[in-house]
Amino acid sequence: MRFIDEATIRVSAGHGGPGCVSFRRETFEPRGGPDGGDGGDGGNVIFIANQQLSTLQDFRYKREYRAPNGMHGSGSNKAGRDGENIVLRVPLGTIVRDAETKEVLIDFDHDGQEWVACKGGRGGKGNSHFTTSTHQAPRFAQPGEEGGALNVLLELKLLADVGIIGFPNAGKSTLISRISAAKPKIADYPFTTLTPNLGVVALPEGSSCVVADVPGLIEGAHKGAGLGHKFLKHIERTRLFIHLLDGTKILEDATVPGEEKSLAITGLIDRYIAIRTELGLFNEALLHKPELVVINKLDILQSDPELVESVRKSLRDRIASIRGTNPEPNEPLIISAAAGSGISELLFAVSRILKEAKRQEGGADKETVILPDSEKIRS
Ligand SMILES: Nc1nc2c(ncn2[C@@H]2O[C@H](COP(=O)(O)OP(=O)(O)OP(=O)(O)O)[C@@H](O)[C@H]2O)c(=O)[nH]1
Ligand SMILES: [Mg+2]
Repeated sequence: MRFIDEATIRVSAGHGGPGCVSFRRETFEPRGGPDGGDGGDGGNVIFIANQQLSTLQDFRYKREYRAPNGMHGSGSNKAGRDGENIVLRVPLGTIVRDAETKEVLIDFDHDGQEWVACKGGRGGKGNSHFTTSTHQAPRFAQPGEEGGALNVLLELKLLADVGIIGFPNAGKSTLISRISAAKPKIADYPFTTLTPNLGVVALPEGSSCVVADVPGLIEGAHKGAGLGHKFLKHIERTRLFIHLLDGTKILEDATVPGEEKSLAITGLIDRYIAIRTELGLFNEALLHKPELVVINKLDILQSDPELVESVRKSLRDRIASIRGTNPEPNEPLIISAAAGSGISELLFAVSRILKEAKRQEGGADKETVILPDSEKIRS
């Protein structure tokens, strides 16, 4: 079980550009004085904490960050250009350690906090700085200083953005194992999951989020039935619930002799209400959190698309009235966590809802981890 996200990266600042050795050469001034310009400073590597980010995912793809060097100075006292800084955005809560000594270098505890990890080397001075009364034509200039470099270990205690809730056996663990690298135990009996699992999920459009799979809830959980409420605190601070319903219930209900097909959702609705009741008993606020209802195990329903569609329609209306909010587009989504169908549509919906939730929290367009500038500099 991993609750800590980690990445080891190397960051290096740019070297200072060398100063220039040059002399003024003009038509009527054959022995003009020195005019070598200074080299530019190397770019710094700067970390900034960003509340909108929740994982270190991007740092696993790219592990080396190098700020550009300062440019050479040139004649006519022209200074070389400074190397641009590179800015690495890390989630709020990230701890940066020296990768070798493990010493904590910084603990980002407020949004927008900045830290210069490596300072760029200073540009060398051009020869025009070195004239003295006895030495009018210095033929030397300073080289640029080297930029600092560091191997750092980034650590982040993961906080889930999305909680998968539902009855035991709904396929919550199967779903998290499908969309993330988490490898929870999956089995055909209730309460397979005994403690929460967290997984980092790559979303469409390049962002990522943390999803939590918590032990199944059952009616009476608030009185200690099943695993009780013990784990709900892990998902109290999430931005979205995926409320997973076991689609096999539909078939069970649809095949009860004498039952109308329209009654096939009774079992699902009962369970949906039971879970929401437990959530509300734990903390009323959880009932007002954004929620996406998802029916799992589509594969076993595939033979009857008509039934699936009628279930979707009638469930859509019931969800809206029970929850008291408009359903999301296409809600309830219908997926097969085991076969992988409907997953990309689900991730699109998750991405959209999270984006909206973050927009409401403020600072919506701080999505990327690395500023475009740094990409530009790298190439
Ligand atoms: N046919 C089918 N079976 C599935 C699907 N998803 C999960 N299952 C099966 O359903 C059973 C329960 O899956 P889990 O992922 O362990 O369910 P869970 O919700 O995590 O269960 P608990 O941890 O006990 O709360 C397993 O036998 C899975 O193989 C699916 O899309 N289709
Ligand atoms: Mg499970």
